[in-house]
Amino acid sequence: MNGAEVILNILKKYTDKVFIVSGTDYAAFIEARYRGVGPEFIVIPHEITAVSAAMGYSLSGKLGVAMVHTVPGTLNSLGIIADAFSSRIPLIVIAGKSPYTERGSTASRNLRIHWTQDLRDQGGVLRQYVKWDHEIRTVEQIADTIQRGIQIALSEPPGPVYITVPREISVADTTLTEKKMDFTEPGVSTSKLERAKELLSNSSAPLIITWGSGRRRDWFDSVKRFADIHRIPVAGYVGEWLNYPTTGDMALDSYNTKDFDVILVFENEVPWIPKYGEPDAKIIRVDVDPLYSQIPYSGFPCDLCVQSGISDFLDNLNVKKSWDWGDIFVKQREEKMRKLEKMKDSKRIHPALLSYELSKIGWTIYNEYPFRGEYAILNRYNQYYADPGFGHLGWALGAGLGYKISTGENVIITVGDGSFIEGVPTAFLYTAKRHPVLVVIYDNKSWFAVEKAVREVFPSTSMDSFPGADLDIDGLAEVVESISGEYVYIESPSEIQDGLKRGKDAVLAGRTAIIHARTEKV
Ligand SMILES: Cc1ncc(C[n+]2csc(CCOP(=O)(O)OP(=O)(O)O)c2C)c(N)n1
Repeated sequence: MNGAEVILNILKKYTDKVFIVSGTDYAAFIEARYRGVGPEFIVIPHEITAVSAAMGYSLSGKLGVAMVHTVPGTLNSLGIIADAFSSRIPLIVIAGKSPYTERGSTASRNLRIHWTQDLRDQGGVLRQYVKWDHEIRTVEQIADTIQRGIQIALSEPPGPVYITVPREISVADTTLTEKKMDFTEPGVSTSKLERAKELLSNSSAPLIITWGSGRRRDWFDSVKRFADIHRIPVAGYVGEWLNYPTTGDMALDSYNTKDFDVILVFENEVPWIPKYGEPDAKIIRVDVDPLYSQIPYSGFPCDLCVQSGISDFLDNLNVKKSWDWGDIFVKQREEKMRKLEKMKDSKRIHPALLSYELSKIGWTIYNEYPFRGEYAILNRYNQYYADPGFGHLGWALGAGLGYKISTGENVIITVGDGSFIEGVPTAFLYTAKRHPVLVVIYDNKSWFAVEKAVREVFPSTSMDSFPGADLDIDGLAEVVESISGEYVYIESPSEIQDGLKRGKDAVLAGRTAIIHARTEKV
């Protein structure tokens, strides 16, 4: 067995697919795969989209693996790897390393790039964005390295690992030795639980602020149970994940942190923006890594800082109280329904109305930016994923595709006109031909986030155009139709339902559909 076969055989135990953008470094892998060794290779011909697909694979609960070409492939993947790192999404990223030798082996250097792509410290290119990296130096290290990489990637907090494989290693003879391993997770101490119980028992107005506690099913269930039994409002209920059902009794939209005396912060690196006001409450922070030491400057306080999984903490927290909030949740819901009704009469499509109508389809949603979760109907664990903390655009098209390939479930990918292009649509469409998904572009003809930043920094500006932030994707129809996808353009609220139906029917008939919605800039 050669080195490539050992690697593929180990990966096969953890996943059934690998997303690959290969190069001259992959000769032994391609030859082994040709003989049926290892997981299936899925080609997505750009690293942004391919590594995003691996991320979507991990988000579905399987292990996402991407294989990229030496340093160029690594550089193209870097932003998405950083997204996965900031969002605690496991990934195995394998990259070739230029052959070491100039002569003596069929794997020795034979192209100019084998010198020019060699780097003094290849892992250094992305070391700030991975949990661990290693270059395999001898054939004896292959099996241990791949298995240890998987162990590190999947242990809490999960994240990407990066393993480089020189061509000589991939062709050398070796054997597969299995490593016994378990995955690690921090746990809560009795004394921390007692302190949390005391703080909550003395509270007259507690609040949960989360962002990522829907990352795991056990956490999602624990938060729902705890919030519902004790009637504690949940802010950030649609954050990066769906953390609590949008139709749940305790889902809270707008609030002032000053109205609460105990705040439970669950898996949330930025629980509030200090310049807009800070709470006076006691802060209980529960997180598998509550200190976020990879963030250089961060001033958020915690009276009680608990390094633990959310279920471990909540399921052992013995609080006897529940709180009464009158009719604020009913009023909040009625107000949203009133606003949605009004949006139906406006000239252009409001993003909130489009989100509400889209969510009625009931499919899983991958959202890069425009979807308004607080107006949507989302109730299932893992029904929604949005905006990795790091904020490198371009992940949603690939990630939605990866989730679809992994689960076979129907997926809706919502993007802005800007994030659509950042996701490398041609690479996406290449693979989406065989794995149909529904894409909805909220086209506001702008990088509106950038425009808003200009207004924030210059509050009294009278600028009526924003050079460097204007965008125009007219002409998209031809691109979509060239891959025999369904293209639907809608621009008024009355066209939403028919447009969504056309898109949904096309996907159910096996064709990727792109709904291009001209939306209001709000
Ligand atoms: C790779 C990358 N490039 C640039 C940015 C900066 N950026 C953040 S939001 C944004 C605009 C996105 O445009 P669009 O998807 O149309 O959403 P909109 O802001 O219009 O709501 C840009 C360019 C980024 N986050 N990532």
